[in-house]
Parts: sequence; structure tokens; C-alpha cells
Amino acid sequence: MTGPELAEAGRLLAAARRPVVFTGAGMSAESGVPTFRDAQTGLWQRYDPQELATPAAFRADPALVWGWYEARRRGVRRALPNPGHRAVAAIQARLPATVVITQNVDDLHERGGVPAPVRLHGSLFAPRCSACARPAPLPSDLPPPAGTPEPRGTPEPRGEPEPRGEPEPQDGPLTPPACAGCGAPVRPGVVWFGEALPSAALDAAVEAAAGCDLLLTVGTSALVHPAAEIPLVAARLGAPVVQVNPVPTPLDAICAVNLRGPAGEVLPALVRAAWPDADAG
Ligand code: BJW
Ligand code: ZN
Repeated sequence: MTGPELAEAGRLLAAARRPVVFTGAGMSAESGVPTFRDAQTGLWQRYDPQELATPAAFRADPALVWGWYEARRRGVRRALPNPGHRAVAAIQARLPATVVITQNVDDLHERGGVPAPVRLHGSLFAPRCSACARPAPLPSDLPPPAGTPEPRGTPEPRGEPEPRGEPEPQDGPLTPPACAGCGAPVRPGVVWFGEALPSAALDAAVEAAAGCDLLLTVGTSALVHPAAEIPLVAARLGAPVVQVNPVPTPLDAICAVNLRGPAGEVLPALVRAAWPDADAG
């Protein structure tokens, strides 16, 4: 990818000292994780994610909602970080004051080399009790993340080799486990519509956006609030905003540069434009 927009965005990144990278579901699309507003696959095609991701849906049918999250958790476990995740890690390696703020509930930033992103919408991997909030263990049969080496001493399989990859998980409604403390159903540790964002994460995000000298927004439709206001905070205080998205969003108007394309291609090209010697992942 080349062009005057990329060169301008590269200049802005090279001049930055305290950038913020703000990410949404498009960041993980090339890892095979469907975006929130993409059509779901399989059994889940007939459900609207906006209607499943609510406290009311969990109260009405906990097995349906837990089963949806379990299928997504397993999908993320099978996924690998893409070159976009590694480019974000390369930015943070080059500029250690970089703050990565994500709306994503996957763990691909961490696995891609960003150890502590600010998580606005929680995580698929932090279930908790729906009544007393006690943290709950992950399902014991959850496979390890793709790319994790087999533990030492794992015996070689005998006979016919297994087909590659994990066996297809059970896909469908699944009764959530009961809390070990109070017996109430365990829920996913994510932020649903109508719920408050974790205040420490939101405060950290607003503070970073207010103090940044460049905000790079990647792969978000910018439709969900208050997260969608993070780039606006930076722009209002004078920081340039660079957007990476294949399609226009409501943020286009406040952006200094709009880079139309997939994150997995645009972000490595942006890192190379900023620092031609960089290992952009
Ligand atoms: C690519 C790509 C590639 C594709 N490369 N790009 C103000 C105005 C209007 C409404 C509200 C408002 N303030 C609050 C609201 C209500 C509501 C809201 O925003 N509703 C709107 C939908 C209208 N917000 C809330 O309810 C929030 N809570 C709240 O306000 O509480 C108030 C309160 C205060 C005090 C006490 C109590 C309450 C909570 C919002 C929580 C959102 N949670 C979810 C679900 C998380 C769990 C789960 O995943 O199941 O978070 S919703 C969903 O949307 C998920 C995402 O993080 C979030 C953002 O989506 P994102 O990341 O932008 O994904 P997509 O799919 O929308 O877009 C993908 C983009 O990628 C697209 O643009 C593609 O083009 C692009 N793309 N391929 C780069 N390869
Ligand atoms: Zn409990």
C-alpha cells in the first residue's frame, strides 16, 4: 500500500511520542474472528448480536447466551493474531508511551505482543458470577490458544493421525456453570448494552486520549457509545486522528487521514512508512 495518505499518516506517526491506538472488531477480522455487526455463522446466523449482548437476553435464556459466548470463545482460541496486531505491537515497542485501547473481547492484542491493552468492553476469558461477581473458571475443556506449543512430554499420537485442529465444539445453547460461591449462573465477563463500562478502563482511556499527540483508530464502526467518543476527545484537544477502515464511518469527518483498507495490510505499511527500518510484523 502506498500513496499520499499513507505518507502523511507515516509522518504523523513518526512525529508522535504519546500515540493512542483505538481498536474495534475489524482489527481481528483477518484473524477470522467475525466483526460484531458481521453476519454470524452456523446456528447463530438467525440471531441478532445486538439482541444477544444484553442482560435481558441472559436473564430470559442463559443457555442461549452462554452457548453463543462459548462458541465465540472457542473461535477466538482457534484464531491467531494477524499482521495488524503485530504492527500495533511494533508501534508500542518503538514508542513505549503508546496506549492501546480496545473494544474487543478477544485476546489477540495480548497474543500479538501488546501485554496490557485498556479493555473497554471486558473479555471473553474472564467469566464471573451474574449475582455476586465472583470470578469463575473457564470451561475445563477449552482448548489452548492456537500456536501454543504442546507441553513437553506430550506423547506422540499412535495409529491414524487426528484431523488437524480441534474437534468441532458443541455449538448451541449450553447451560452456564453455577457460581461456586452462591450458585447463581456464571456470565461472560463482557460489557453488555445498558451496562456501565469498567470505570478504571474508561478513565484510563479518556485520560490517554486527552493527553495523546496522535490517535489511530482501527476497525471500528464507531457506533457504540461511550467508546466511540474516545477519538472525539483526542480530536477536540487538537490531536490528529488517523483512521484505518475499508469503509467510511461517522469518524471520517474528524480524521486528518482516512486510510481505506484492511488493518492487516494497512498497519504494517503504516509502520514501514513511519520507520522504514522497522520490523512491521
Ligand atoms: C475492518 C476490517 C479490516 C472490517 N480491517 N477494519 C449515546 C448515543 C446513542 C446510544 C448510546 C449513547 N450512549 C450509550 C448508548 C447506548 C449504547 C449504545 O451505544 N448503543 C448504540 C448501538 C446506539 N451503549 C451502551 O449501552 C453502553 N453502556 C452504557 O452506555 O451504559 C450507561 C450506564 C452508565 C452507568 C450505569 C449503567 C449504564 C455499553 C456498550 C457495550 C457494548 N458491548 C458490545 C458487546 C461486547 C460483548 C460481545 O462482544 O458480545 O461491544 S456491543 C459491540 O459493539 C461490542 C463491540 O466492542 C462494540 C463496537 O463494535 P465495533 O468494534 O465497532 O465492531 P463493528 O462490527 O460494529 O464494526 C467493525 C468495523 O470494522 C466496521 O467499520 C468494518 O468496516 C471494519 N472492518 N473488516 C479494518 N479487515
Ligand atoms: Zn455468585
